[in-house]
Amino acid sequence: MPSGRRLSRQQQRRIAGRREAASGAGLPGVVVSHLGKRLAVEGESGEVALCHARTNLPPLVTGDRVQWEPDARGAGVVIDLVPRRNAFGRADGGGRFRPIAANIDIVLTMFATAPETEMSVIDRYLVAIENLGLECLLVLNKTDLPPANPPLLARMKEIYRELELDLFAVSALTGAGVEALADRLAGLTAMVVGQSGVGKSSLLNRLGKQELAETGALDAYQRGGAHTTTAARLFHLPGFDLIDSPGVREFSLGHLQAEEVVEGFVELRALAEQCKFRDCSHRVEPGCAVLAAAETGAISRERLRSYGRIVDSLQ
Ligand SMILES: Nc1nc2c(ncn2[C@@H]2O[C@H](COP(=O)(O)OP(=O)(O)O)[C@@H](O)[C@H]2O)c(=O)[nH]1
Ligand SMILES: [Mg+2]
Ligand SMILES: [Zn+2]
Repeated sequence: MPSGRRLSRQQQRRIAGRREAASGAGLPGVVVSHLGKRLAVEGESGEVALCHARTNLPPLVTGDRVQWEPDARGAGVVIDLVPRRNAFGRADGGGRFRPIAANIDIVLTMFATAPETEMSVIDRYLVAIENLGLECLLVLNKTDLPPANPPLLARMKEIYRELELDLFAVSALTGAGVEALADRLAGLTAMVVGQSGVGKSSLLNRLGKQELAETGALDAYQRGGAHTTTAARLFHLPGFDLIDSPGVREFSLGHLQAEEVVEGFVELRALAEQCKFRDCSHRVEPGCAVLAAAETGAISRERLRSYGRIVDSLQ
C-alpha cells in the first residue's frame, strides 16, 4: 500500500456515519411500543431505545419498521418509516382511521366463555380484519369456566364454523389449547384483539411461559418511565411475535361506510349485489336478497342482526 494517509477505524466510522445521515439512512429497527410521545424502538441486536420521531413523519405505531439513529445516551431519533404492509386500527371520535399496529400477518379475535360476548362485538373486529384482507382466527378463552350463556356460545361456535373461521378454544389460566394455538402461529406476527378482560394479556404471558410484562428488554424502558403505556406492544415469543393491543372502550368502525361493512360480512357480500335496490339497507326493502336468504336460513339471522347493529353505530 502506498504511504498515503490511512484513516483510523474511528475516523472511518465517523465518515460512514455522516454518509448515512446525508443519505437519510440509519439503522433498521422496529417500533415495539410507545410511551407518550416517545417510541420504544428495537434495534437489530435486540436493544431497545426510547426515540423521538422526526416531525415530518406520520404518527408511528407498534410494528412499524423504521430507520433510526441512536444517540450516545441510549436514546435515539427515528428518521424514516419503511412503507407499511398494512395497519390495523379503529376510528376515533371524529370518524378518522387511527392505526393501532402495523405489519401484521394474522389477527386473533378473542372472546371468553364468561362474561358472555355479544356477537356484534366480535363481528366488528371481523369487519375490520376483512377490510384489510388480513388472516383471522377466533380464540375462545376461559374454557376452564362454565359458559355464562351456553346456548348463545354454542350458536356462535356453529355460526363461525359455518363461515369457516378457525376457532381455538383455550384457557390462559390452565394452558389448555395454548400449545396448538402457538403451533398455528409459527413464524407469524400476530395481533390479539378483543374486549378488555377477555384475557389477552394472560394469554400472552402463558404463551411466553413467563410474566413478560416484568421481564426482558421491555422491562428496561418500562422502569425508565413513569408512564404506563396504553399503546399496543410487540413481544417476541418462542416461534412467533405477538402484539397485545390496549383495551378500547368501544372498537369503532366509524371510518367505514355501510357498503364496506357489508364487505366485511363474507356471507353477505355476494348476496348484497343481487338486491333490487343499489342502496338497499337489507332491513325492509322488497327484493332484498339478504333478507330472503335470512328467511330461508341460508344465512344466520344473528349475523344479519349484528350487521344492523354495526351499521347503526356508524351514525
Ligand atoms: N378463569 C380464567 N380467568 C382468566 C383466564 N384468562 C384470563 N383470566 C382472568 O381474566 C382477567 C382479565 O385478564 P387480562 O389478561 O388482563 O385481560 P385483557 O384485558 O384482555 O388483557 C384477569 O383477572 C385474569 O386473571 C382464563 O383462561 N381463565
Ligand atoms: Mg391486557
Ligand atoms: Zn338488501
